[in-house]
Amino acid sequence: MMRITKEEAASMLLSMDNILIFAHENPDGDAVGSACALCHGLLSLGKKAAVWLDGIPKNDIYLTEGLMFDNSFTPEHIVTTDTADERILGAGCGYDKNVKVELAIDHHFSNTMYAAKTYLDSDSAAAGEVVYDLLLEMGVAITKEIAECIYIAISTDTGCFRYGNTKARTLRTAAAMLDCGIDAGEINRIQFETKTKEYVALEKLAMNSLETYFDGKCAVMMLTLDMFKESGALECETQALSSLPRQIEGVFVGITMKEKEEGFFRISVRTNAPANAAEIASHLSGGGHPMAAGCAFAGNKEDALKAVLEHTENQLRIAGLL
Ligand SMILES: [Mn+2]
Repeated sequence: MMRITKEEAASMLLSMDNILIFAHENPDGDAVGSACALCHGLLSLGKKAAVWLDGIPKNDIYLTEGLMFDNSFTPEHIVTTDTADERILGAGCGYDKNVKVELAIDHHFSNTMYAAKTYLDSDSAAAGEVVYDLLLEMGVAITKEIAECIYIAISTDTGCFRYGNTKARTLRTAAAMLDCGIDAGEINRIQFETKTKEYVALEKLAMNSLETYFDGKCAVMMLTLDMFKESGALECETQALSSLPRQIEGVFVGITMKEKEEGFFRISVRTNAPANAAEIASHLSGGGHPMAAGCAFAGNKEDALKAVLEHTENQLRIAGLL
């Protein structure tokens, strides 16, 4: 419930042992990278620490090697990274979900302050950047392993340094990671230039589903259970799809609707300024960043689409685009 400073967060972590780290469900590179970087840092200080992440993308699994919680200690402290809301903590958490989060380390402006203490730096492009600052504050030596985690975290949330959240500081942090000896070209190839065959099959189907609304200012992509079945793609592979609708010329609001189960949709909202993604998502009990946000909808496809289009139309009007 309380926001704390970097110094306070660092001394809190330094006083802890037996720490279990969670991040949000369907973890992306920032969730995995920030959680694993923190875990490596705590281990390097001689503490017992582990991560618990559910549904890790194939390209990021290697980062968690030797870090996944295996019941070899009894967690005494729960810390989260990159998690704006406790409701999006991984559903498959192998630990008691009722346990209280003691410290949240985050960069989401929309963080609900669910943790006892929160160290939030919404100027940071990625939670990995916030963790990096904390590790330095804690006196952790940044190894090549840690640097790889931080680099993947930051490059994921900045679209490989293409989005507007890429500040000079972001690039300086990334440069410092290169100074630690990581092979950024190879990491980028694996993270951003490699697609599974199943993913490509899903992308084809998804592209066919694209529809535009409001004079081409909104584009909606639909990912149905049938498409997942037909393509064989895994849900954790689909994060890159969310950026496609917004890439269409003239589109300010790009929506990706993912059918998680019969009658339940996960909705990603990506916007170009002045449209605000977080505002659209907040009307559907979600949240996120001004240009990238998400929410969920229980109901059929038609109702989900209707709801999201209604709030998109409002946002386009508020932003003076309609
Ligand atoms: Mn993030």
